[in-house]
Amino acid sequence: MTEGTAEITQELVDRLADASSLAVFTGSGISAESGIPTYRGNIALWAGFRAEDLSSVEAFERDPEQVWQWYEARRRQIAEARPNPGHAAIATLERALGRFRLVTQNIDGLHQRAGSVDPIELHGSIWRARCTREHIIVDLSECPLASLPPVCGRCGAILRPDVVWFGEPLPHGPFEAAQDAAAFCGAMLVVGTSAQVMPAASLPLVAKQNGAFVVEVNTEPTAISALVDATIVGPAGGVLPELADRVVERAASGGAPR
Ligand code: BV8
Repeated sequence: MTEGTAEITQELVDRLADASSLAVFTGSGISAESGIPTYRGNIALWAGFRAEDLSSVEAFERDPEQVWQWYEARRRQIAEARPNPGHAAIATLERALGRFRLVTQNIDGLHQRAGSVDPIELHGSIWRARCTREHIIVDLSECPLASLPPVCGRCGAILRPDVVWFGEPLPHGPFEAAQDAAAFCGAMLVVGTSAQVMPAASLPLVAKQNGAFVVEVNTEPTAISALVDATIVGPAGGVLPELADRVVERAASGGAPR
């Protein structure tokens, strides 16, 4: 663990570039510079409610329309937002490095809009919904929605967001794939997460326990800063472009940078 901020040293670049595979694990902080509030930001205070108050089965069963109003407000905000240089830098790493996996806690789809292909979405997507009767998953990219709550086109039942709510298990396939990515990567880059929500937040520890070199990028130290090999304190959109460029250059040269 480094005290304060670590610099983007050549050694750090080499460790990331030379790793057998690179896993990237992101949280809401990577979307902050796109104007999307983090969970600890004002999103938690939407209409006086905290995220945990509305991201639950109980809240949805109690008042589905209120929960959908919250999600629709977020959808409209995300639809207006654009991926930032942090998202783009991760897509650059994915294209340049053969063995790469992106795992995100985010439901905003900004990684895909930045060019990342098939990220593991541990907590689902705000752009999909699930029928509460048939449990089929449907695309819900239409925004704004004509009416709330949206209903299933096949059976007329209310749809729910295809996201993981507090108290719900993570989808088995994605979580298993994420655990494999963490357990078998040679290096992990952890970006923009307070690492407080389990079981997703266990992934950096899984990587570390399996011998990976783990670097964190965050605007402040977090619950895992004592665990990782280096914490670069700074905004993802400011730190990741330089880091990605230098890692790509090292990987392309296969040795010391030109
Ligand atoms: C489960 C989708 C078990 C929905 C999300 C009591 C009751 C019930 C459950 C629990 C409980 N106590 C503990 C739990 C477990 C709970 C949990 O961990 N709670 C926490 C609050 C203690 N977990 C669960 O409930 C999980 N399920 O445990 O199921 C089970 C098992 C089997 C069978 C049945 C049940 C499910 C958790 C998933 C919840 N869904 N999202 C939606 O979004 O509407 S969680 C949501 O919050 C995110 O997805 C993310 O995971 C989490 C927030 O984390 P972050 O992304 O880190 O965001 P945060 O704001 O915290 O931090 C932002 C960071 O960015 C900060 O560090 C900041 O410094 C940094 N930053 C800011 N700007 C920048 C930046 N960094 C870089 N650049 C910048 N510019």
